[in-house]
Amino acid sequence: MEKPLTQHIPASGAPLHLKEYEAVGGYAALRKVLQELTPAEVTDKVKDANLKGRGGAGFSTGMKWSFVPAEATGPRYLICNADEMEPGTFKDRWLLEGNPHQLLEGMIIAAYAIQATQGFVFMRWAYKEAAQIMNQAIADAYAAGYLGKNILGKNYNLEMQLHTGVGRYMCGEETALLNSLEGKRAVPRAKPPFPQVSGLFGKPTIVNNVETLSYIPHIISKGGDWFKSLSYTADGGTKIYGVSGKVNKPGAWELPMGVTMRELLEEHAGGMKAGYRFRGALPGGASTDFLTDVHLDVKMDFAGVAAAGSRLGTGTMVILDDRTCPVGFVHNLEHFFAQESCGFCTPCREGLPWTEKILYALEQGQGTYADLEQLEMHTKLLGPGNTFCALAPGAMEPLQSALKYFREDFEQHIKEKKCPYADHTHR
Ligand code: L3W
Repeated sequence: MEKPLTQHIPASGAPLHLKEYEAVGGYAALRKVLQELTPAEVTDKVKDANLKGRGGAGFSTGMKWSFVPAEATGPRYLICNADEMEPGTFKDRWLLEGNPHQLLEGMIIAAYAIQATQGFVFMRWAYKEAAQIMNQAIADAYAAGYLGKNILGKNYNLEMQLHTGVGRYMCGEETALLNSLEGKRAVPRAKPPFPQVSGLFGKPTIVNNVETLSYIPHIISKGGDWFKSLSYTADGGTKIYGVSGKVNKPGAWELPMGVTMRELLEEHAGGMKAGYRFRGALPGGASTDFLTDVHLDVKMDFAGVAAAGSRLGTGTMVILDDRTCPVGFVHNLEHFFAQESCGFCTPCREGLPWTEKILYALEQGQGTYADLEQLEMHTKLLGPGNTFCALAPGAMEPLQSALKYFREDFEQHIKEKKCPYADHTHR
């Protein structure tokens, strides 16, 4: 099958500059939108494409845009969530560094659809190179008349600004991001009201992920049916998948939505490195449940991964091999989540460091069977419905599934009073 690529990323990895982007059809979709389509027609096209948010949650993008109240007065905002901090996830960085204008074009179209007059790219602090590339792209887009007053001679104005956060995972959650952008502490807000109604400075705001917005110009140019046809399954389009761990070719690739875990691992990531066996994978970053070798034929779309007991999340698999201690692996993740808790709600603030401490003791061979019961209890107390946002429930996903699939490893640490793996230090 011919590769159904939508994303224009130079093989060199060097950013596609404005002239190069225009040469492959860049900004033609924006021209079409401003000349031919009303804001509502743009939203309808995105709805027709069945584009689901690629930040991890999979919410319908067109539907999200349609929630902005038509009668709202005053400013509206469009924000690109480029705060990519999900462990094992590097797909947005690839897009930011490879094709900043594709993202900007998607943002300008999205902003037009909701009639926003100000856009922000909220970027992870550590993405220094991406920030430099994006600032240059914004300046070039202003100079070419794609941003600013009367864009392409039409009666539409949009200002655009890059904002770099201070490097907190919490800012990936859209309402914590909004607080941060307002100069407040990055804690989540209660939802509802959703940002579409009351977001930045209390005004209607759409927050979309980098990958989500990067599809928009292609959907406008070629249509929703074309986008849907690229997929192997009912979830439309393509997806940027990634694989990391002890594989021959870790990386990120744009592929039809619904490729199997096996195809990703064996064909694209080149299989496991010599001397390592596949034991399991987190399908979409650290805040997803482990799947194991019985799941290798699972189709990697939102429904397929959910049916197998996990979540597609960011679609970037983190592989667990047979020479790495699963207890140490999970301890490392819980160390990250405990560090990144914003501290706003008690179960998350207190429960995550406690979870980390128990896992550390277990990994050191100082754990007991009562600790396993305690961990099981934590997976429920920190689970959905008991915390203010999705951070702690997400953190419980790798733990609960590790206790299910790798329980004998936990018990072996208790029985032998030591870690049975040579490679057991993960911090
Ligand atoms: C209107 C409703 N809008 C939902 C909108 C909402 C948001 C989007 C998703 O977390 C997940 C999390 C991480 N009326 C609505 C509605 N919306 N219901 O839809 O909302 P939600 O609440 O399902 O998810 P979330 O809290 O935004 C996102 C997971 O993604 N994740 C994390 C990825 C991290 C990054 C990163 O590094 N930046 O991407 C990975 O799996 O665990 O479950 O816009 O407004 N009734």
